[in-house]
Amino acid sequence: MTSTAPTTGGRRVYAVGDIHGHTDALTPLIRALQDDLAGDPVAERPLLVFLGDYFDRGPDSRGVVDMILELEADGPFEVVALKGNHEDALLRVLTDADFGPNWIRNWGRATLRSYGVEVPAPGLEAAETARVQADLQAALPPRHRDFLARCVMSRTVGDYLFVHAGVRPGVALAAQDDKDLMWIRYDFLESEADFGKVVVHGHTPSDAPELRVNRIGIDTGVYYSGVLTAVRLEGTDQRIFQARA
Ligand SMILES: [Mn+2]
Repeated sequence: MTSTAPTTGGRRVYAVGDIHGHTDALTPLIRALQDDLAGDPVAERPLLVFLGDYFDRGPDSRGVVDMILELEADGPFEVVALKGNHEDALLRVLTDADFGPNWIRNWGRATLRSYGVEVPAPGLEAAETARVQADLQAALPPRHRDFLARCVMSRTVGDYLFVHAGVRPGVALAAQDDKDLMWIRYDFLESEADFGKVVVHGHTPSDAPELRVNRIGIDTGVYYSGVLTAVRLEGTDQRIFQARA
């Protein structure tokens, strides 16, 4: 980071915070971004970065992935989908029986329902983990499995680094651990260090977007607030977009 304002170097980037199964908020937010682009076009195709956590909590994880895949296939944006801790967890659930019961109990019920997988009754999560794994394996469309495998850890544009959760202060960006990029909270959030890039992230909800010198946090907790947030970055300009579920 220099003493001058951070810049994308000219490219326009739209970054979208944690969606958690909320197509009801993602639909109007994407429409707002498309309207913005139509009313204020750019020569180079803008990037649309999804900051991760597409699954769990909200009602329509399956629909969120389908929307991102549609935007990838057809539309005015170059789409980048980052990997969040909920994608990390879902990949583990598919293969690690020890991890299954906690995921089903805490995060996964809505995701199972959205894929038509029967949810175990409370208390039966451990007993039914193998059945849930098999059903979920069978219910996940190949294009969704492929999507999970393709999610990336980070993307850099100019002075900005896009990641799901944050970075470990004091560790060079090139040496960061994937686990920190997907899961870190307070060590990152409370740091006033210069990370080398301005970190654009989701993962830890706040009432309002946080536009700081060293980081931009745009997870506004759509699954309880109803508000989904995006930031538009272009040159040194930073602009917030929000939509309600
Ligand atoms: Mn997260």
